Amino acid sequence: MASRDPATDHLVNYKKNLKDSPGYITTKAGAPVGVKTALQTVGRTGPVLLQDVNFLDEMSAFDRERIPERVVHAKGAGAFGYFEVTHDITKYCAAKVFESIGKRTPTAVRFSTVGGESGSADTVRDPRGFAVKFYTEDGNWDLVGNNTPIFFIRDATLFPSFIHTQKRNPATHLKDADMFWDFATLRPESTHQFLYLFGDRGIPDGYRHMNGYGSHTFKMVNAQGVAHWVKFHFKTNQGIKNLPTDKANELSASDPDYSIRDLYNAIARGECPSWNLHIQVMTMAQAESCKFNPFDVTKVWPHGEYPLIPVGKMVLDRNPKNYFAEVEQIAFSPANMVPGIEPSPDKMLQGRLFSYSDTQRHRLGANFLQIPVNCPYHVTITNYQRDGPQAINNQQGVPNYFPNSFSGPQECPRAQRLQPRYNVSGDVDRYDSGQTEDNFSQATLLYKNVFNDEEKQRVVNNIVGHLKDAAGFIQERAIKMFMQVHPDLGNKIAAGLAPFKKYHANL
Ligand code: HDE
Repeated sequence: MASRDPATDHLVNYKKNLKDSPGYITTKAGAPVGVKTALQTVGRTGPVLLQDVNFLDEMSAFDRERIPERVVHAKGAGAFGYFEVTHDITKYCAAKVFESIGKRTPTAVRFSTVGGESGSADTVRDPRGFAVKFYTEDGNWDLVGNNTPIFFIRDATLFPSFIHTQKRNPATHLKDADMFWDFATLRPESTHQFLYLFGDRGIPDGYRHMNGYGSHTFKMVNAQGVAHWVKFHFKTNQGIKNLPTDKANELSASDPDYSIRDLYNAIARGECPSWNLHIQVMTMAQAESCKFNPFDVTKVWPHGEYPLIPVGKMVLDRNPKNYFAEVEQIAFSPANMVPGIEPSPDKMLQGRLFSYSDTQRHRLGANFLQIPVNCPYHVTITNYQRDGPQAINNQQGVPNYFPNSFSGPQECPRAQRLQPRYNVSGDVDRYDSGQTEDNFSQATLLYKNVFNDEEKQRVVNNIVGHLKDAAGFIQERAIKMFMQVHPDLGNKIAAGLAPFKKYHANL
């Protein structure tokens, strides 16, 4: 018989490795179950008794098995490991996770696709989520990034609309090329990320062969209270590998769980994937005089001016023992920061600070941080919050109000020092950046200077392959948009679309 991979052999290995007897089946309340294969009935042909509490116990659990899937990033794979500091960055950051060379912090990671449902195929053209949880001595720090250094939009209020265009048409329940390209071409700040998405890196070969990026600008504060702006980059040590479009399409049918399987098997075989963490640093003064807005997530910081500084290495060496408990229920949030790491004024990051814990309270319940995989297990939680559904750690008899005279937990001076005062001013307004910011120059550099001729052609083919299904007037607007990146790109897309022009939909 052909040898099988560790994922396929999970049950065989489970049985082989079992040391104790399997034990008896129990109800949720712990009572042993005598007969598992038959209802309790009056006579051989029924009816069923309401007193069949074993059945009620089983069926009521089954009826509640599904929780809401993530509204984005619904399909994913998780793994666990550690982060080790290899280079000293304490001159930038006083966070405990970076305290000393050689220091290890346990991590949990979830990789994901973005637009599809939890049963969708892994090998679609889509960004990949790259979310990392560091269980630090100062609580959990989450770096909830993607495999792309940039994003499609720069204002959080557009996010629900943007996501709707990637999901299903509310009438037809089908993906809709008009929705997708209509929005994309009305919001030209998305051009840079669309070039990336329709390029080779738009379909990574599994989750091990891609980089991860914090994407936003963050603030680091050192022990003296001095702040710098930073970006985070995880560089894969497996090498970048992408899937050609036709191979990816084929895998969508033959192995829709390709990326989950690949990650699980690699770790089970001991081929533990790793990434080196780097930062880019910008001083406050550099940010003041920067040619572009350093808090605009549709832009990269040029590496020539802001070189990568090595920080450490992340290794994934443990598969989840139970997918639902440890991966479906894991909850990441950019708002999970620790002393020494703060947000920047990036409007997308600011919007995200609200959204994640909000959706998690809906998806997992009010006390989702008490689920073991989300617990900041290096810290004892001491605060003035109590009760709520499934309150497991309810802090016993500790005072539940502050200030108090009865030795309740106190404010932390170190956390205070690491949040130095800063100044902001400006006129309150709603500033729509769609037409007022530079939307094209970095997309032009990517197309002209980074893509070689074959890559350029593949970007054209991939865009045409998708845009061909949009209405004619939207195709025209897209051609104009890509013209602004480079006439060569606009012309090639126009030529590619010629056979598919659909002028019937001129509004
Ligand atoms: Fe997310 N995003 N996002 N996102 N995101 C979620 O949180 C959101 C954005 C990212 O494996 C949700 O718990 C808003 C950028 C990852 O569990 C939700 C905005 C980047 C994951 C949410 C963004 C990301 C999510 C859905 C714009 C890369 C999966 C379920 C302001 C830097 C995490 C959840 C996991 C998940 C909101 C934009 C990455 C709804 C409002 C930019 C990797 O809260």
